Amino acid sequence: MSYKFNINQKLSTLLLICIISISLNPATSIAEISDEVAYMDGDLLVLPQIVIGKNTWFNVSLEKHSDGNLTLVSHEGKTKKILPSVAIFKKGRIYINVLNDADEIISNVRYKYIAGTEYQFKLESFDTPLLTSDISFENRKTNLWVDYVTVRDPIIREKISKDYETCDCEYYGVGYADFDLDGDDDLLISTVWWGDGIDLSDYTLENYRTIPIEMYLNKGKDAFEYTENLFINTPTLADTTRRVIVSDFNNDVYPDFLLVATGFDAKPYPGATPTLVISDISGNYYSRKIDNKQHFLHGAASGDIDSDGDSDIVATSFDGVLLYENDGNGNFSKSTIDYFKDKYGIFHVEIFDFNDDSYLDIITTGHVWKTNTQIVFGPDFVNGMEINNSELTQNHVVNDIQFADLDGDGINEIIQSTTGGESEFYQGAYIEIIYFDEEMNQESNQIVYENPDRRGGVDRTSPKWIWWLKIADIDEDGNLDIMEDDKHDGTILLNTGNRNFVLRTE
Ligand SMILES: [Ca+2]
Ligand SMILES: [Ca+2]
Ligand SMILES: [Ca+2]
Ligand SMILES: [Ca+2]
Repeated sequence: MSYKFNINQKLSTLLLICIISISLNPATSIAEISDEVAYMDGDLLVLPQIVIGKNTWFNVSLEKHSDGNLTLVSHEGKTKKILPSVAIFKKGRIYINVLNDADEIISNVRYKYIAGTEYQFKLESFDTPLLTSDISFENRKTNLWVDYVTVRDPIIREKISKDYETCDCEYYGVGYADFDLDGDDDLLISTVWWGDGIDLSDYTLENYRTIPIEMYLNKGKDAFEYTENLFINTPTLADTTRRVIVSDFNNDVYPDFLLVATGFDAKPYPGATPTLVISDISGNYYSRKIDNKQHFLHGAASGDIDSDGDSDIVATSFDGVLLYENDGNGNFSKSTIDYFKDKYGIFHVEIFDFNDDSYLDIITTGHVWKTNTQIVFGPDFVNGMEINNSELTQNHVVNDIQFADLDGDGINEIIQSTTGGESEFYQGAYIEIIYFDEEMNQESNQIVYENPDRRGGVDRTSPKWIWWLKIADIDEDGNLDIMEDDKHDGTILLNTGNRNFVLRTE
């Protein structure tokens, strides 16, 4: 990409950021950036490490002149090894993955050696990455709207089905993030092993397999390219991913992923070891377990719960609600939290500043016939409130919960996707909006979509319950609309104003 194009792109991105931060959510925050990425120190550009040939050099400083050119000033020695590095020198160019310039972060920065000079370099190009919020809920927002099934590479789909003896089935685990830092959202897709997917008679612990996750780079115009190039080893094997959440857990600007996994989803429910797909500073990914114990993790969300500058994880499991506290480098210590009145029936969680007091709150939900949706308010997590479903959905499973101001009165609504509970387990698809007044008291419930006939199986050939919702202004009329995040079944509820919603199917 050319320099000029990027300046324009940067301006429009800045404008966009201004618009988003005014209209959507002032709580969006970026975690503190690791001191391992390249940074500006006054007029000095410091590379903590750079690979040159078969060596890694440390703390290489380059002076930046008024014309933008760099001159090599100093370094602090080298080692005869190739280490993970934020920069590499090859073919007369310095490539810097991430540069932290105090008020802005740029990526994929390329400087070219100026022939005939004594170690002078000229800027050739750079990108402006999409930044990753430390709140996973914020990272669900994307300008992509894709069909989870058809976005996958057909050759990879077939290969995984064949190699792992699985149907081309379920997609609960989709994460949006700019993992090549070129300014657009890419996709991480983690499918679920369900055997042949016909009647689940072959779904036994004996047959059960973990299957590889898939990374797709956004090539523009709804084209995605499958890649394994960003993995240090082979793609992570996922153990029934029920959700993927995105945050930059090690603060190196590259987005990271938690595979929220249940493990084998039938008796004896052995659980899975919670696993991150995490970056190193050179932008390569590897798997890192964050626990030495297996848990049946059905839900998780991340945010800086303890306000120390990094993104922590709250997860719902059969062993209660778990807090994984981050040390800033993506290492976690686990505790069990008991903020919640009733832990039975909790299967899903989000972290969001619901009462708009600038402290993150924790919202849990799941099997509503066992326990209502609960909100516990930060920073102390002592006080909370319960939310009531409507009569139609009071015995339902809440699959997903979203927060947005749909009617433009300055107060966030809850938007939730539900499906049948105890007697009609996971049958039918429903979308409900819950309104609140200025004192955050629950005001009313509105069912905006109900389709009890959505009873499709795991093979995705006919519509089934809705797992993830998407809130975006799809028709660009200024009102936020409600969609299924997966375009496969394509439900859209167009917001026509005054709390009216019109069903459209894509
Ligand atoms: Ca990208
Ligand atoms: Ca990272
Ligand atoms: Ca933290
Ligand atoms: Ca709050």
